[in-house]
Amino acid sequence: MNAAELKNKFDHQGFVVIKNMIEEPLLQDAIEVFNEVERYFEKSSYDPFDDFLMEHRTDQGAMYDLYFRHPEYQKITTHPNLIENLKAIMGPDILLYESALVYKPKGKKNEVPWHQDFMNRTDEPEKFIIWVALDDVTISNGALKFIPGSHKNGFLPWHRVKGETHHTRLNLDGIDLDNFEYGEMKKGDILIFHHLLLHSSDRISSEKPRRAYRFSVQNFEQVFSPRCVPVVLSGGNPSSTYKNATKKSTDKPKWKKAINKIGKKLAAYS
Ligand SMILES: O=C(O)CCC(=O)C(=O)O
Ligand SMILES: [Fe+2]
Repeated sequence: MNAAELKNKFDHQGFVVIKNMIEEPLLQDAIEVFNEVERYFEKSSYDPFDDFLMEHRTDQGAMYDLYFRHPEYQKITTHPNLIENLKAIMGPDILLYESALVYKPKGKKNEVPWHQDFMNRTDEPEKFIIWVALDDVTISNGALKFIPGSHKNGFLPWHRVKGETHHTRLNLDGIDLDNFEYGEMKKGDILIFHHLLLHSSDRISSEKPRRAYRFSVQNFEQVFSPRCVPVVLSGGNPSSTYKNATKKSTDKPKWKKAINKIGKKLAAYS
């Protein structure tokens, strides 16, 4: 599939699967890190990164911010072929938004209800999610289910259910959920999907693990990351991107910026 075909397919369906993207040694390293993290947090709750990063939730099948914690995951995130494919879909300027590893912890309520990613962040630019299969993913161990084309309906209404793992819930009344597809994948395949694509997964009691590394990206329309700092994965040429780049409300107040500017000028002259 060439770049134009890829983009066409993505725009039409809201997702594409690209086979055989991540090489076996990179997958193995990623799995080893997963095992180490799981072993460590079984015995300890001390996390030296907790001032900066999200706490892992092994009870909920989520390890967060792996890009910032583990170079093994940086290698996957910046995989040149992967970035080339992303560029074909979203253009040359790509910011990392967040990264996590999602899996199905055994013996838990591990189903994921129908949702759109970031469905309550309606004031933010669109995101693209890259979902990397670290294991073979089948219906029986927890393949994603999604509804092709559903990203075209925009943000859908949602409500909150207190005390639930997945507390932000889509209002399902009137939504046609019959025409879903399962995303079965081989390890090393990647799925790229639009954040507004409706997706879910079933409750699973399989012995076979289903681990997926997912990270999300956006363009420079808004230079912002919910954690740490925005990381540029591609592009970022000031003359073509900065004039279109707005900032989110984490912006310092104008007076603070003015003082900073004056301070810098004074420092330059001294
Ligand atoms: O882990 C799952 O089955 C669901 C994951 C999901 O919704 C996502 O990665 O956006
Ligand atoms: Fe999701």
